[in-house]
Amino acid sequence: MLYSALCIVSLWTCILAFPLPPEIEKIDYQQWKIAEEYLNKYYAYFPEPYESNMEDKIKKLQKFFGLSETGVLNPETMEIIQKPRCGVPGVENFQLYPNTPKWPSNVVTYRILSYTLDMPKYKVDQLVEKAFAQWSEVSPLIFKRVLIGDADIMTSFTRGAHGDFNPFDGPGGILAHAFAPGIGLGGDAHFDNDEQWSDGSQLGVNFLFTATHEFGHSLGLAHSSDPKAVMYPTYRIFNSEDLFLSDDDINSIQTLYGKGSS
Ligand code: SRS
Ligand code: CA
Ligand code: ZN
Ligand code: ZN
Repeated sequence: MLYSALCIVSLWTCILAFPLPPEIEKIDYQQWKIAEEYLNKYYAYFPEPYESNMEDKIKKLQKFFGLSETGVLNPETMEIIQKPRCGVPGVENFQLYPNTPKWPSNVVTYRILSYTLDMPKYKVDQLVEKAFAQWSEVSPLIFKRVLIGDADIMTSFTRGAHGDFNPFDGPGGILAHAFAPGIGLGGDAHFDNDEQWSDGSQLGVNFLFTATHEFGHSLGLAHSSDPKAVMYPTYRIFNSEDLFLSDDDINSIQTLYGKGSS
């Protein structure tokens, strides 16, 4: 009895001595779980050194959205996690990777290694070409398709673990990923074949939008905090006819490669 009383007293002393920051007290357990899932999944493919704890991931998210880097899940941070903010017009929202990797030549080659059963092959070929055209129209880049051998950007549909330590997660969640310019896997774009892919004429994940986003990564663009940007980190449903790069996307590719002639 005396022992239990002593335990309660010492526990109470600890709580009084180390109170939780007020902002943390306001975040309930359910919100914490939402944030944890968001940060673990959403930030898993940031091509920067692996962060093992939540605090670092929260700081990274706060830096990305221009908040003070407290590492604490405060209401401002929860607001971003639960409802992304609008981009600020006239302010650069895009990010480039550390060391700004880019292709040394304006002629970049690509090869389509495998396909999905969700669309005819010719449709995938057309949409890949169209996705590259988004970037070439606003930059000096020229994309050349090769049918054999190595290419700068090797494109494939694959599922689950596929040999690059970034296994896909089944339907939903991560739709695709791509590596920044470099040798080996550098530039390669992988699309999760557990998704239902669509050319926009039926239900499913819009391949043109996703490919344009992934090729942005393949060219050296990281994520933008402007929700209108193709390089915003989450997929949005849109009409294929309406796909166009935002000013922020155009600024980002031109920062890296220049304006081009057209
Ligand atoms: S990447 N190239 N930046 C991948 C990016 C992507 O797949 N983002 C996820 C996404 O938007 N998924 C849509 C379906 C799940 C929706 C539920 C909430 N949620 C490419 C894309 C911008 C074209 C991010 C994401 C959103 C997510 C997730 C990830 C739930 C895991 C779990 C690496
Ligand atoms: Ca998936
Ligand atoms: Zn992969
Ligand atoms: Zn992305």
